[in-house]
Amino acid sequence: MSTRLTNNLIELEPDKVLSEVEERLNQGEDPILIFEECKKGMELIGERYKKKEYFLAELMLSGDLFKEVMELIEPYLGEKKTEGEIKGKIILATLQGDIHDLGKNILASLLKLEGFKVYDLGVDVDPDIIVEKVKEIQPDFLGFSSLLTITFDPMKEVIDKLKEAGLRERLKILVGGGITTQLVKDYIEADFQTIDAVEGVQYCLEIIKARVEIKARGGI
Ligand code: B12
Repeated sequence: MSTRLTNNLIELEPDKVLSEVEERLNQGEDPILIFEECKKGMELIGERYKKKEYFLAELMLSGDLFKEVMELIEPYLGEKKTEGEIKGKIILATLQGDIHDLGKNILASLLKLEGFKVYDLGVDVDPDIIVEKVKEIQPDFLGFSSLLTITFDPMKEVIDKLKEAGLRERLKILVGGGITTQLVKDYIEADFQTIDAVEGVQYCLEIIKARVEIKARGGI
């Protein structure tokens, strides 16, 4: 997928990017499709950084621009569900050493739209804080957002500590973020991995649905 919007984002042309996003949203286009084109642009900016064609300054500019795009897109994503309809609780965090948060914030917005109560612990979070929060909140899900390889071990540490504390079993653990793969999921022993926030939300909805069905049949 390479579109004018993707290319303008890669070339860091804020005026062109924002005016096209606004125009297409006004015309009623699916905001998720517009988002996907921008996400592709961010991946390609990452490629340029890797090849040393772009530097930290460009990463920072792209981060700011993407944030502005999301501010335009968010109001078009849908109506938030009301408090009474909470489907489940989820803790989100980006681990120690990693301050990337754009993807995590998108996931948080989509989860809220679907009626989940989201406890976003933010970025650069210490593993022990996450374990404490799981004890306190007793969520249905724990989601790690990971954009740096240095977070793999801290994520594993959280899961190991949750096992030791007897908190792992009922909890479903998701891991996402551009650099994650099934291998990362297996390494840290999470339950689900994706690089697509919509898939993450779908997974949470399916788990909740299955639990409701089991309960209705008289299970635990
Ligand atoms: C923008 C950006 C930045 C911005 C971040 C701004 C911000 N507020 O987040 C800034 C400038 C701060 C930055 C800094 C750095 N960055 Co940077 N950055 C990027 C870039 C270009 C885009 C990331 C992004 O936001 N993408 C858009 C979002 C929407 O995509 P996403 O995060 O993947 O999220 C989607 C899904 O994955 C999913 N998702 C995300 N989280 C979760 C969680 C769950 C549970 C689920 C279900 C789903 C889910 O939902 C989203 C929507 O679908 C990437 C390139 C790339 N390929 O990703 C490099 C990249 C991540 N950065 C990189 C590096 C090296 C750095 C720096 C170390 C550079 C430096 N020399 O200082 C620093 C590190 C700072 C730190 N300590 O964290 C490397 C990481 C390499 C590695 N393997 O570890 C990358 C891959 C670039 C590269 N190719 O080398 N960066």
